[in-house]
Amino acid sequence: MSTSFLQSPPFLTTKKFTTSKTVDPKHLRRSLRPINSLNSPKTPNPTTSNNVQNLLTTLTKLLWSKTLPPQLLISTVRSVWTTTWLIMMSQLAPSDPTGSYSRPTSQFRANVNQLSRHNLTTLHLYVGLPCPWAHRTLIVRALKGLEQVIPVSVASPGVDGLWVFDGVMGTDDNANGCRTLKEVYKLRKDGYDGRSTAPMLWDVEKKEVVCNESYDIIQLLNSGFNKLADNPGLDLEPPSLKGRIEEWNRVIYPYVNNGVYRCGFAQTQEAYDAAVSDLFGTLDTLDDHLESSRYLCGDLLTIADVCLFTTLIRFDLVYNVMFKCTKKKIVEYTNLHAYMRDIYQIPKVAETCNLKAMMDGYYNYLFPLNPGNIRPIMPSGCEHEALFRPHNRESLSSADENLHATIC
Ligand SMILES: N[C@@H](CCC(=O)N[C@@H](CS)C(=O)NCC(=O)O)C(=O)O
Repeated sequence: MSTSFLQSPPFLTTKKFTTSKTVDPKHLRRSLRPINSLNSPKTPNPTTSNNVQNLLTTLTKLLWSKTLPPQLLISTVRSVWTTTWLIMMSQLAPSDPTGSYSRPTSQFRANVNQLSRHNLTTLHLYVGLPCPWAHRTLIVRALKGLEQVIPVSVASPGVDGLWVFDGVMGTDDNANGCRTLKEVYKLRKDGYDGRSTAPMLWDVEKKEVVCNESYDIIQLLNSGFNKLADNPGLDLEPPSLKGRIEEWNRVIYPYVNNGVYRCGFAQTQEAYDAAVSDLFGTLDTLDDHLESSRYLCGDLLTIADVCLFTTLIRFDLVYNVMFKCTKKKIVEYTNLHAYMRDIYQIPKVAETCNLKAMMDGYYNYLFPLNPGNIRPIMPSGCEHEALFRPHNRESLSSADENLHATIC
């Protein structure tokens, strides 16, 4: 068999395969509408994978040794793959006309005043462990001491892109006994056919979605359950800091939390370049700020820190590689990395971080970005033990004692 294609790869140049059958990516982006999933097929089982392998080997041998020249094979596969990839991306990760990822808005919003319509003792939280948005809610629930008040069901990413309750990375559906999160959404009085995202706060009594926007949910957990919480005194959004929290969110949400997705789901080079520049510009600013400030808003941990933390903890494990956030790793930022360790070491936070589930969730299930399903090794410095190395940030604040005293 000729190995020339390995030695000199002319087909890897920028020359495009263009026939009348090639689909125009811009057209694809405009014409395809999003469907409801960011997660994708499960790791194929070994038998299927062997069969596919055998089929591919036979096909390749047949084509290679007969008439089809390697260049044509590669260009054909490349064209088919690019088209298929754009179709998948257009549906899984909707983008604007420039190819930049635009996250669909959450359908069920809520604020603390609306909680009065619900019986607080019959609410249930649905989460998925890989998900950074769901992770926010688990952290605030733990810090406020609401574990006994708000039970949780943990969904796993499923083969068909839906959140499922199969016990692989989570639990059964303890509130409704459903097989998928989509089924839970559908139980509501008026039904539902939109994106069935996690996290989701559910009213068991009324069979209704209370909220599926993580930021709203952490605000509710922070201040709406104080009568029932073990730590009612901990306020992660004190009135005096609200303005500063919002200022940070205006930067951190688009450029960091959603910014890593804008890098990973970019469908043009320009969209990626813009996203990556926004992301690392913001990380540089944050690193400078955290040199002299214990937390984002000063001495006290706030919900702004919780939101930043759940992206930082996944950064070197996943986003750096899979979402092409490659300029730097968090471990290379002295202050950001120590800040991340500082939060990780707050009692109860580490228990909410399932590092393996984070890696499996992205590498094994986010199929369009990792079709081979190979899960990279955990980068050194990301392990639980490394995250417990001293952060030496106590001296930056005087409130440490208070924070730790109230979280028990
Ligand atoms: N804005 C939402 C985003 C939640 C979200 O996108 N969750 C993803 C998992 S990381 C999801 O459930 N995706 C499933 C889908 O889109 O169908 C929030 O912050 O709560």
